[in-house]
Amino acid sequence: MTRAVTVGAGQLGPIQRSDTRKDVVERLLVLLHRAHGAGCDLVVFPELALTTFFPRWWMEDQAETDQFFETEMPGPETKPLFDKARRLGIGFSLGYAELTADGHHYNTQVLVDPGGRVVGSYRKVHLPGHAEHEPWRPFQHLERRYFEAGDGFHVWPAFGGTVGMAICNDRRWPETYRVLGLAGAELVLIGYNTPRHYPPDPGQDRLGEFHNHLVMQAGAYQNGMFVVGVAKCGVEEGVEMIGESAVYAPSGQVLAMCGTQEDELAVARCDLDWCRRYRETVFDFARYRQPWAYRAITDPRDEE
Ligand code: CDT
Repeated sequence: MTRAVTVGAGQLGPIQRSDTRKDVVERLLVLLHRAHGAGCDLVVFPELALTTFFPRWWMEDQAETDQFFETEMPGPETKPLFDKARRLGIGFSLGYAELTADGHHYNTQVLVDPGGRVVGSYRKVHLPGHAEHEPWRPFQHLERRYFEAGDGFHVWPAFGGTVGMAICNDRRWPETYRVLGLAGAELVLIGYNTPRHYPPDPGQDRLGEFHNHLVMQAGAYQNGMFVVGVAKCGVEEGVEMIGESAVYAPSGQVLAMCGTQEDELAVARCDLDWCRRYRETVFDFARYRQPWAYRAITDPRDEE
């Protein structure tokens, strides 16, 4: 019997600061309906999918920053998404800024099953950018100011397989996929907001989409897993972000990809048993991995 999951990459075009949560949730509902019509079991939405990418601004007033955060999931504005998903019998994964009851701030992604229940939630580990105001930049990338790092990578039994999550910059690090792979992940869901312009080295700007596919194709292949990468893209508050949301197979092949920088759905049928063809052969971890030779990876950093 095959274990097939039909997955939709629910890409979002830009969200401006003036767009309300209600405006955004209506767009997510349209994508959810489209995904249901396309036979999806699961639709994956981007990182920080409910607001504009606010770490591009230096803010000193904590109350102003906290307006971009959710204190509950679902909350009053996101509940319609959970209700509609349950009625349609479709699961989803959604990135948002999380403010906990005891005052911690995380860049979080939640996984919801077709019954509208939260399966699990993941807090971003690799926080890119900087923590101080850097006025020389045309826009800021202040994730290191606004978020704390999560507690590591996790997997959950869901959708007939083993599912993991990662967020944006996590996708550039091979350790992300390997830790998830060692935990048995067969399907890894990743939302992203990636500005085209990289102020510390503008020479990388023309390679944005190339690097995006490079890391997720390699992660999928080297760990024998499906990877779903989903963008919020287009010109948001004057800053262009890359698109090309895609579904990658354990072979590293691209199974489906978005072609616009707008709200769009790319759909692929993922037969999770395909993972075994890599994990029981060339990437049989138990047989071929040589952890003794990798110790430098887990040794503390010099500054620690
Ligand atoms: N959101 C996020 O993690 N974006 C980064 C931008 C480059 S680092 C400043 C990324 O890795 O795509």
